[in-house]
Amino acid sequence: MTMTFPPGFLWGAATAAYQVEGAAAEDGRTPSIWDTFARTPGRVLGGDTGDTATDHYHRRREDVSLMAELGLGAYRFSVSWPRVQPTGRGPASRRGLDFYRALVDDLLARGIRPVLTLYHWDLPQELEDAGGWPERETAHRFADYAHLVGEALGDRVGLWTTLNEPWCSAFLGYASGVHAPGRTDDAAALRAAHHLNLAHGLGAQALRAVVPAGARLSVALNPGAVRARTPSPGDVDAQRRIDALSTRIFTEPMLRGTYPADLLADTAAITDWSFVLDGDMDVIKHPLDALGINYYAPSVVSAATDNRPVRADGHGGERSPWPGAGGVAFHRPPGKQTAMDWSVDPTGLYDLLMRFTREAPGLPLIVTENGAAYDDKPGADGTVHDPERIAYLHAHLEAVLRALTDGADVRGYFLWSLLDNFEWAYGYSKRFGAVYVDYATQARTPKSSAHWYARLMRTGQLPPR
Ligand code: IFM
Repeated sequence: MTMTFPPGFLWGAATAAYQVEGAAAEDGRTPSIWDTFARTPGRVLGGDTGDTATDHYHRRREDVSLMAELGLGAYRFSVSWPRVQPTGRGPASRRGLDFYRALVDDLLARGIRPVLTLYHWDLPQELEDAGGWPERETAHRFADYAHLVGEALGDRVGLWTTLNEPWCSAFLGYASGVHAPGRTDDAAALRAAHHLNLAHGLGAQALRAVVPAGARLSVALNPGAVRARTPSPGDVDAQRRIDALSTRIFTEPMLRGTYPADLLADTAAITDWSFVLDGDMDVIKHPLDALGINYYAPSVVSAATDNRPVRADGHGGERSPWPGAGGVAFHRPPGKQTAMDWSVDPTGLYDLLMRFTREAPGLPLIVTENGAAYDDKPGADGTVHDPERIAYLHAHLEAVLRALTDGADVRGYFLWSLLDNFEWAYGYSKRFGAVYVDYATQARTPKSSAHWYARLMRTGQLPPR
């Protein structure tokens, strides 16, 4: 197997607005659902919030210089909706858009391609107060927001992503409630999933109308690499149910314009899906130029007699994020785990790349997120050694090469994350960055993985292990 990535392969790193920007109340930005959630006692570990985060809003130039020094070919970032359209409606905030204009200009000046995600979980609080994603209106508001950002940056951004991981928005946000807005209503979560799909389609239409013809549109999903614990019919059926709720609920509408029949049957006691209106599926099936795949770890499931909201990592809280899945148990796979308690298993990434090569022939794939959290600490000399992260990245990039060899059209890879940052309900306790952030001083120190990744980006050559 070749250890060399194809010429033109896009190398990058990713972040998201609420996780890195800070400046939560500056220049007209209003609260998003994550500001509200993080300020609610007990929701985020240690009471952490994104108020300051990694202060990227003020350290933009320094961070872009760091990216250039590392040799990033592309930077995947998200736009904060409440920063550019503070009420979620109406005209754009000039000051909000100016930040992203400056960021994109700085990136282009250093030869780094901007890859822009419109929605990475920070819904303006006003839209949640009006009902949030369970309301159809939110999808229309998203299309207006997409239009505003497309109009402002369409001339300079070549690759656009509508939504990041809509599964998390719908099911962690509205079913288990471990993410903002913290609601626990299964019917609302299924409505949210449909309205996120609709927002994707309407947003793609709105972008297409304003960005140049050459701009590429994508979505970043976190499809499940779900395995049955045993080949028994019960475990295989558990796998099918979780696959429907984690993956096919988004990919079937987006790629084929239908909801899977088994999903509708599994959830029939919760909803009749009458919120799906005539014409919605055609909108959702808007042509894509690339499919973004975010991958961290596989899940192992079995049939269970109760509906335990087990982690390991079915991402449960007090309640399960799997409406209609019935009794499914999640199991910790054997082998190494990261600091998230997620298993290290690159075969899940290979399987997903091959699955979408089969299911979406001709659609280019991009690994839009992949990475691992470890308990990194600076040594006495101030350097940060993270050999476990290098091993994780190496193994997953080997899986990408294997998929390329086997015919997958993988166009790029984005390490999650450029910087240590606010890891949602875990606050700052989990470090995913290739660059260490000292939150007391905001000093950035590239970890050994950053140097390793820089060499890889420069040579396109995966070194032997
Ligand atoms: O930090 C998140 C990111 O925001 C979305 N994908 C998974 C990452 C790690 O949990």
